[in-house]
Amino acid sequence: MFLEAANFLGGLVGIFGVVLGAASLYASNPTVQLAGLIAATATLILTVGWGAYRSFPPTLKDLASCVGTHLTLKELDGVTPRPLLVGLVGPSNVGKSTLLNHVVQQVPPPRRTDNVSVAIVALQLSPPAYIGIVDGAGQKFAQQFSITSVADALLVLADHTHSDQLPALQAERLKVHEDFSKQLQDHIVDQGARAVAHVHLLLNKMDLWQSDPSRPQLVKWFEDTLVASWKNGNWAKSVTRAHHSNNVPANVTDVAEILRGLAK
Ligand SMILES: Nc1nc2c(ncn2[C@@H]2O[C@H](COP(=O)(O)OP(=O)(O)O)[C@@H](O)[C@H]2O)c(=O)[nH]1
Ligand SMILES: [Mg+2]
Repeated sequence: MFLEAANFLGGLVGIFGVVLGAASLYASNPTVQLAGLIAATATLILTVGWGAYRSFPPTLKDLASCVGTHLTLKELDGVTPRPLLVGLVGPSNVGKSTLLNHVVQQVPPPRRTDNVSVAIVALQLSPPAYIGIVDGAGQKFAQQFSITSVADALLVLADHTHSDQLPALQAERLKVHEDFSKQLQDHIVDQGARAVAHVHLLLNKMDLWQSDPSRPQLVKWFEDTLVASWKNGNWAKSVTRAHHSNNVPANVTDVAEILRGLAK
């Protein structure tokens, strides 16, 4: 790098120096000769300085030192190692915020921006692992979908009901999840079929539905309809799933461990 930059400019300086030198020879006035010498020397110093400056790689920020901050995608280029970028998606009330609050040590306050930004967080594990949570610019579906264009992994949350108390499945709610996943998948195709590296599907609120008579129907729907829709396309390079409750610490740890595994 230094040699390349220096060689090119050195060549120019060489030519410039020859011209200056030749000009000085013809100049009988010693002031003009001195000026020529100074100009040639200054050019040489500037050239060598420029080459040295260009040869230094830009300083990279350590990922761990960015925990608790939001970075733009451009800023992320200056961070090493590059974090796994995770998108947390699903319709309203499915438990995204609750999961995020449990799975990371501290959720940075939201950043007000029109662009996609990334919150650098530490997973609740020891030793901690660091990932980037991709923030769509809000809660709307379209904004959540924009996440898919940058995320390496998607956590797709589903549940049996909009409620946080009722144990029985609601058919309309399952339809909401089907539509949500369908739109997300369409969006991935619209982006030119850039598959997301990993999709992890969570059937949340297990504490509510696990003892309900509708459980077998719910579990079958999750497997045959929702999980199948992700597996039967080129949306994701790999697909995993789990039954999950944000109220069960072991389930939350499992999610953190999956993310740690993907981050390696
Ligand atoms: N029973 C139960 N409630 C949950 C669970 N996860 C989230 N909730 C509740 O569901 C509601 C919506 O959760 P929230 O995280 O705000 O959903 P978001 O809109 O997807 O961010 C809140 O009242 C949560 O306490 C769960 O696993 N079990
Ligand atoms: Mg929320």
